[in-house]
Amino acid sequence: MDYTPEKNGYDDSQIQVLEGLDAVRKRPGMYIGTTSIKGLHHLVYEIVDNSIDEALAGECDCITVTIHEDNSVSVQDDGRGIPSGMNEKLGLPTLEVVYTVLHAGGKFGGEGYKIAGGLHGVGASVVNALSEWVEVENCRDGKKYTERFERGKVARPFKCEGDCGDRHGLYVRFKPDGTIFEETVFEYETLLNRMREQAFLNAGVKIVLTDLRGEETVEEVLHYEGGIVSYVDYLNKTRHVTPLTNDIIYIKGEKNGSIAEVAMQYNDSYNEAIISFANNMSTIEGGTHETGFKNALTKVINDYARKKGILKDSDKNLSGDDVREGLCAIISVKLTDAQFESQTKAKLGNSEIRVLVDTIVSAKLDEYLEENPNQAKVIIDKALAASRAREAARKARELTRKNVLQASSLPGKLSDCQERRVELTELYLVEGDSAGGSAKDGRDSRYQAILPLRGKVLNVEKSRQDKVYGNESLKPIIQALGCGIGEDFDIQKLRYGKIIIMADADVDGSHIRILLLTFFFRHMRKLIEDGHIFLAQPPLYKIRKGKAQERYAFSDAERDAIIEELGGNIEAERYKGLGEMDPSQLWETTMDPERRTLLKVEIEDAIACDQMFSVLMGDLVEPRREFIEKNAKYAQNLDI
Ligand code: 28F
Repeated sequence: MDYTPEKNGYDDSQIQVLEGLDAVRKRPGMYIGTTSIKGLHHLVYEIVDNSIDEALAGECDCITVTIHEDNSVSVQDDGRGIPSGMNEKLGLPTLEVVYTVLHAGGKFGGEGYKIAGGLHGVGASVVNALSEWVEVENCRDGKKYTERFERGKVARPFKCEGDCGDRHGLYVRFKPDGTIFEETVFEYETLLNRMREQAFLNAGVKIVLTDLRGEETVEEVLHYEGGIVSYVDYLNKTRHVTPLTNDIIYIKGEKNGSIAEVAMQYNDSYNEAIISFANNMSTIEGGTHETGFKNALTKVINDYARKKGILKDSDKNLSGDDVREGLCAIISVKLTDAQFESQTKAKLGNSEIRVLVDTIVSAKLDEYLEENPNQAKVIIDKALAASRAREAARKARELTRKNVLQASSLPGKLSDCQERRVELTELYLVEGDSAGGSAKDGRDSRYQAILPLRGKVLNVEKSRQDKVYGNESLKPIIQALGCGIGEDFDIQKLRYGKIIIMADADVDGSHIRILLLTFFFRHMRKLIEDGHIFLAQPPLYKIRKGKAQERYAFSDAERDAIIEELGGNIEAERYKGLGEMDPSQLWETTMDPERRTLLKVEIEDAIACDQMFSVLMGDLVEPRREFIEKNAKYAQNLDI
């Protein structure tokens, strides 16, 4: 029987297939969130999630992800392979159904598959619709079956190629469609971070990531028998913090088919790093699993402190912030009917999960403290110190707030704008006085304000809030913005609609950007969440052809393209820094709303910065140069 609809005429199921994938190609954003580089990477996550599901079913040990020279990606697993029979209802091979019918495959209603991964299991068919081509090789019961698709349509029919010995599992190679994705060059670092995360979240699964595009093949094996316990260990190591307890607490529980896992360890930093997941997807906005964990943690620590007489009856309770200071914790839940809130689907809503996590953490954490009194003492002392420091910060804030927020209302270095309507105004935070001078002269003073930044911004990772208010480099920013920080933060008092960080495109500029974003992330997070924070993108090169033509390039690639376009005898001058641009150049390349390119900072970028920053915090005096260079893309264009 020939499977192509053409031969057998289109029946309603084939028509449904074609319409389904057309819908995906018309509105890809509905299925993968965005067609930016994030959406491109999402295609890989979707396919890998199918292999992970096979691993969760205990049927697959190794997943190989390869980036090929043509920027196609292949994913291979050693699972059971897709059933090789026909799907009765549709009269198509099961493999074809999985790759051409929306929400097909075992994830929806199918037996055996419990967990929808990716963007809630939109599955392989979406990847197929958004790829120029997809090649599938399915080894099942000793036979190898293949099929090829192009933009979702069957290009080479399903076929049995013969024996495949004792090989089993699925191999999928796909080339994302360049007419849909703005960016089709995969980022190794981004895929590496995600594969590492998936290996942590699925203990024992081995993921091999290979990049064939460079001179040398790059390969990493991600394999953690310790699962999220290894994840906590990794985070503490890469954040250069020292653990306070010698073991990582691991808690696991199940109820009605849902699984909850927690791994936690305190360290000597002042920040909390609680990262939560539902069905292997990061829930940046938290949800019921985090709430359950936080409630249980605060209750258990306070009960224990009172039980042991460390907290007297007259003492007030330790706050949630106090008990979480210096805590690194991973919360991972797996459930069949995950409900997500908020349009970004990054917040878990299932209330039964709050109960499950609260119950198991309350029981197991109390047991741990009782059985490990020395570790318990270290943890409680840390929370007590935090509570006292917070009290001191509150007093200091009362004191400094008066003089910071009331007394000298605006900082001397601020060149304010005339406009008062926030939605029209912009504040440029400019690195260095000379660039500040050019920006002040080059700007449109009706709605653009300039605040030159002096020296290095404070390392907020290492100090508590009271120091932030008093800090010479941050105080002017707090005063200029007018909306306070931390508990005092009030978005209604914000004085500018856009806050634009303008720093050089070199390592020091990257450093200033990381420091400022970490400051905003830690103390004025809502500015990022509400989309007020931007990065200015000054040109890297000025390209001149004779006297007549003068062009600007914002990247090496753009420089080469312009040189190509203009032909010979041109000179490309690399800008050392903003300071060497005269006001009109600065205006036309970086400040004129008609011509500039601003980059809006998303919350994930700030988290990446925060994570990267904490690697720096060990030795801020001489920033870890190779680290910044390696992650310069984060620091420069913050494209995660
Ligand atoms: C490279 C990406 O997609 N691996 C997959 C399987 C295994 C089964 C399956 C997949 C069940 C009935 C839909 C096999 N045997 N890697 C992958 N491995 N799909 S996708 O089943 C598909 C569903 O129709 C599988 C028994 N149960 C499930």
